[in-house]
Amino acid sequence: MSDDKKRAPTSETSKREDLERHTSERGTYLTTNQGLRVDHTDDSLKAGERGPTLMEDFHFREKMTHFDHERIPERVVHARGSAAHGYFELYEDLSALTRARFLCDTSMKTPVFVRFSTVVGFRGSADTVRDVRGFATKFFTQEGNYDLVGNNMPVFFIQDAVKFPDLVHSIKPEPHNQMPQASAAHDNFWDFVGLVPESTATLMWVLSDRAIPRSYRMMEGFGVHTFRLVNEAGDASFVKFHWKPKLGTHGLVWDEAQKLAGKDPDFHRRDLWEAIEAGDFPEFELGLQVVPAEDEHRFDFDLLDPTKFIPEEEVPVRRVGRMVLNRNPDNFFAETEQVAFHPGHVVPGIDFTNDPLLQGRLFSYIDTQLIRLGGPNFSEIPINRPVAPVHNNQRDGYGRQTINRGNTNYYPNSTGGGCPMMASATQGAYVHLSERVDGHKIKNRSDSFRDHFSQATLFWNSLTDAEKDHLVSAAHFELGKVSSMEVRERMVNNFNEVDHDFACRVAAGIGVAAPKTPNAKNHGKASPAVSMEATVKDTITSRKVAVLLADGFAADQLNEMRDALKQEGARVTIVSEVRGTLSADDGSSVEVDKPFVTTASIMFDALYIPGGQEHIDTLKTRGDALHFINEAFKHYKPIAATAEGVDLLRDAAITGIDLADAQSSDHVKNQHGVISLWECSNLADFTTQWLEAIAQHRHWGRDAVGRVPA
Ligand code: HDE
Repeated sequence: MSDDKKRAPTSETSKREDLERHTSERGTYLTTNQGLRVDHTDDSLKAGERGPTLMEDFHFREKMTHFDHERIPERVVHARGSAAHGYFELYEDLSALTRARFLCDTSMKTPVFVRFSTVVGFRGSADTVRDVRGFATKFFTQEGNYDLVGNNMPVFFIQDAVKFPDLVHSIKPEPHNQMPQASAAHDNFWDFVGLVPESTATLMWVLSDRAIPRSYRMMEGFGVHTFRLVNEAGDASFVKFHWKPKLGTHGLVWDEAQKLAGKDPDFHRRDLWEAIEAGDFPEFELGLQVVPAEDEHRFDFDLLDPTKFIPEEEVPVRRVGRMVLNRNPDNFFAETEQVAFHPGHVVPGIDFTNDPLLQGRLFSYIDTQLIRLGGPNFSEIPINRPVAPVHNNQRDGYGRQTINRGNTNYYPNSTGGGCPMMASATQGAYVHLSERVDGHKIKNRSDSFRDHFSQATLFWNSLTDAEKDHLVSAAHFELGKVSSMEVRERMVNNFNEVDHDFACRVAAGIGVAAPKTPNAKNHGKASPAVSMEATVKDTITSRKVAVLLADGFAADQLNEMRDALKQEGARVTIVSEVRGTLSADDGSSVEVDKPFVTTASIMFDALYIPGGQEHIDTLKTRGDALHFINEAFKHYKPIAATAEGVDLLRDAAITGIDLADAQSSDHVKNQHGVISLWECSNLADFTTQWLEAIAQHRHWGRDAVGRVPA
């Protein structure tokens, strides 16, 4: 096939077809790696039945040697991750801004592979820890791979890559005892960030609910750095990349996140996998904040400073396309573990800026793959191979796959007819933006990078009261684990630069005296788009609803509610004492999906309890059922109950909520996401309010939760 044909527009399946060539089915006969059929793999070859194993047993040696070498180093950061295949399609031709073909052709579907990750924890650590999340996307474009290696927060802790090893050393488990795992809540981290005030704005994001996402499907993604888009004429503009989840941006509650880390450490991995298997394909819209070149200095911060973001109110996010993740990997190691991202994998039309963090990343990612994937041929591993053809004079090295024909492996050459030859920009070559750079060699920070607190204040001002409460509690937890008084005091002092009230509230929970006066005046500015509360809340697609049941439940109530939930795309799970079948009040039956012992309210978004006297009488005697309700209530989840089901809520510790009773008849009671109805001849109004409550996700107004033991 000619090169030009291979550079034809990609289709949704182009990468899949490429991978297909490398996939293998189970096969009928067991063989060695040499293809030899094996007759026995349960006993090694021995000298006599009770004798020693013989070196001659090549099958044993091959099998054991391979096993002994199965592990590769985990990623030094972002070790724990989960990935999915999908495609990207464009809403509008962006050729006025960029010559990247996948951003110009709306008829094309570009294959993608996305890996979500936590940053700090080891490969086997829990998903629901407080941490930044990685959001790395590999676009297999016709012009080569483009990697958008982002995070779920738009800012970063440090301004220069040279400090990255210090940052990561400080946050990883302490070197003498390897504790704590996957947590920033220890002296080293808070010592470091207290001494590096440029980290303060990012700390605000990390202390917020953004750091405990409900799902990888429900978090935003950000390219963080300012990049450049360059069009055919060579005109460049600045750009910030965003991913906007179609399901909105939702978080967990800290108590819930901690419990999940024990009960289901794979919570996010499982959620992503199951959603895709069920056909609830995660979708994200690609957003651009474009800043014309001439506006480079229009902001009160430097566009090159990665500790700053551009508020959406100042530069709106233009949604230019959508990404759909519709296929789970076939093999975790081959794909999710071996995928190698690099911010330097760009295509014509996308360029860098002089952001000193980005510049350092351009070195680090290739370097780390050399040790992690064992040499320079990692781009030949199937998941990393571009769908665009590869021709160059690079040869050899560990694990080389390509069999390069011919005698020419240098350029210029005449023996190879001059090939592979150079292309011009019009022939699709990458040409770096010609930017004039002129300066003294200095190790110094630009003055335009010196403001470390304004955006931390902006973030604080943008949160709702509930979000502020969560942030303060998070600071109490994190700094509460710090033994050094000096470190805690220093952090409170830094927070006093952000907002005096905030600093005092933090101080009050960690045994530090409240600062007497503000270090700086709060500028009062806010960016409402920063608040997670401000994001999409109009869908319940794929939300998980638990229904508590015992024998004798009201079949009509369950059926109507289950149909309504399914209609809206929610997933309903029947939870009961044990697995098996339950009988309803009308003689029909239902299968139990999960017994209490394998599940918990923390694994669901919402809870429903139908009526039926016998079933409620049984559940009232079950601590598991009462705990389920209390915990769902404590975690601000929507709870619905009909008829006698409401009595079960009364028996649980739900207080301060107006619940339905015989007097309220067919009037729906709806307070802080607890919805109840006594007389059930018509569930229409109840259902509408219940679906709306689920869409809201959490109901923070419940003052009584503090009294609920969990
Ligand atoms: Fe990374 N980062 N990073 N990072 N990063 C890695 O590369 C690094 C930064 C991000 O799912 C490593 O292949 C430096 C910002 C993601 O495979 C390593 C600096 C952002 C992933 C590395 C940063 C990221 C990584 C470890 C500061 C958001 C996981 C393994 C200069 C824009 C990719 C690897 C995946 C992984 C270096 C800062 C995102 C060591 C030096 C800022 C999503 O190369």
